[in-house]
Amino acid sequence: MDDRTYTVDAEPGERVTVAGWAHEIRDLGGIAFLIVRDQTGKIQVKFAPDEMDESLVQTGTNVSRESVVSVTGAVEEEPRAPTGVEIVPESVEVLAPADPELPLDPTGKVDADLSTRLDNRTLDLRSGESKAIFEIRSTVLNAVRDYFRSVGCTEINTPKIVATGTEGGTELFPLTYFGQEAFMNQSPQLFKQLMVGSGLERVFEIGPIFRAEEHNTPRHLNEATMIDFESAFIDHHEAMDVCEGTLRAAYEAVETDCHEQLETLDLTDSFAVPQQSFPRLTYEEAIERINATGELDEQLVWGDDLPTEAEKALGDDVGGHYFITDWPSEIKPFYIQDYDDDPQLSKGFDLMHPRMELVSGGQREHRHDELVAGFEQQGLDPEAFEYYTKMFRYGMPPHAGWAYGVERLVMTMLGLSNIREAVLFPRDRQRLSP
Ligand code: ATP
Ligand code: AMO
Repeated sequence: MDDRTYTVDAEPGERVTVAGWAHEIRDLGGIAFLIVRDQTGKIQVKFAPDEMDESLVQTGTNVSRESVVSVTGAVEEEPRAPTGVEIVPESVEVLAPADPELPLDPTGKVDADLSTRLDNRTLDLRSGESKAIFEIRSTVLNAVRDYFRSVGCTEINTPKIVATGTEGGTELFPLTYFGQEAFMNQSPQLFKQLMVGSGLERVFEIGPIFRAEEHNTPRHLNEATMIDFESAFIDHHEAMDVCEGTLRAAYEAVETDCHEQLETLDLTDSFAVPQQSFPRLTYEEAIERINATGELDEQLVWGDDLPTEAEKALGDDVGGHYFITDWPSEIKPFYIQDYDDDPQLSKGFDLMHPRMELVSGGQREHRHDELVAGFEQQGLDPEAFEYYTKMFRYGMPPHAGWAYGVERLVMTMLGLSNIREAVLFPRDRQRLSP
């Protein structure tokens, strides 16, 4: 495709062309250096005015920082060079000069605030920590896909423009669809369930979801990427096994393939693949444990949703990932199955990181009449969901599944303080471009 040599591959004794960005220019009077940076690293280019054509030295040393350059020359060993080699150039071409006034410093020597970085993602991702985060995110998604394939899943894509919402607690973004009311989809929930009743049986999707969350927090986005899993003929415990397996596969891939990135992020010593099986606490055990910490002003009672302080108190107490199972039916959506012998109790679960919720999932209600009754109990009109409920009349197997928010997975894995660090171009209440 391109015949340049990556800086990391430039070996002494070779004649190479490298191309990249003018990272730094150091003029020491008698000698000057241009550091060229590409995706793989950096290399020093030496300009010795006494020994070289003047116009070559002028081009190489007057280039503004962050201009795109292409340099051809001989690679020589040089112990004083940062990487132990340098290029003695025979030609230097400026492919795209950069404005000398940069909105942020890609070398990272001058700190920029998050907002400036998000406004200038291209520059922000030229080197350093931000780039490492997105390389790790890519490794995570790759590992998750491989894991799903290893457990027999088919990858699917479902519509993002839809007629109904599914996740009660969060608002929808409305839009007009040829004169008809429509919404941006909050979750592939109903579509992935329809697929387990098809010949596909076990599916996953990695795609965007849209939620008109009013609150502006470090862990909510208005557009996020979700990893959804759904399988026929499994129960919620087996779904939790797959959920745990996915997380471990993602951590293992990062541990194996992202040494450099972890080093850049200063995480080499602290990064660890979770080894133990995650504890599975029932909701009832969870609220008892939270109350016992004494961290909350008011004790929780059965039926309460867990406020952020409660999640935090329990997270500190458990000290690692854990599941909360058997939630009160009332605070779980209509598609989650309840226990037949205790309809107040549902087969829904959450996977928690000590800092926040990572996953929701559960055993689904696959029996048509029970499903429709559940709609009515939650004040929803079953007619609006006819396209979905209808298929439950034609042989819908027992099934279960769950969904991760990718950004939360990356955020908790790398200890990022703001979820926006894990999205290239975040959508929040203030941010619609870039
Ligand atoms: P040379 O004989 O290689 O040109 P020098 O010491 O005579 O070396 P100076 O112009 O005096 O060249 O060097 C200025 C500074 O640059 C010195 O601190 C020297 O150590 C450093 N330096 C020289 N060449 C290199 C190189 N190829 N890579 C990194 N640093 C260098
Ligand atoms: P839930 O609404 O809990 O479940 O979402 C699943 C996971 O997606 C992530 N997430 C978000 N991340 C960032 N910003 C947001 N606004 C946001 N909303 C959700 C979280 C959350 O745990 N259909 C069910 C899943 C299922 O049962 O299969 C659902 O959407 O990490």
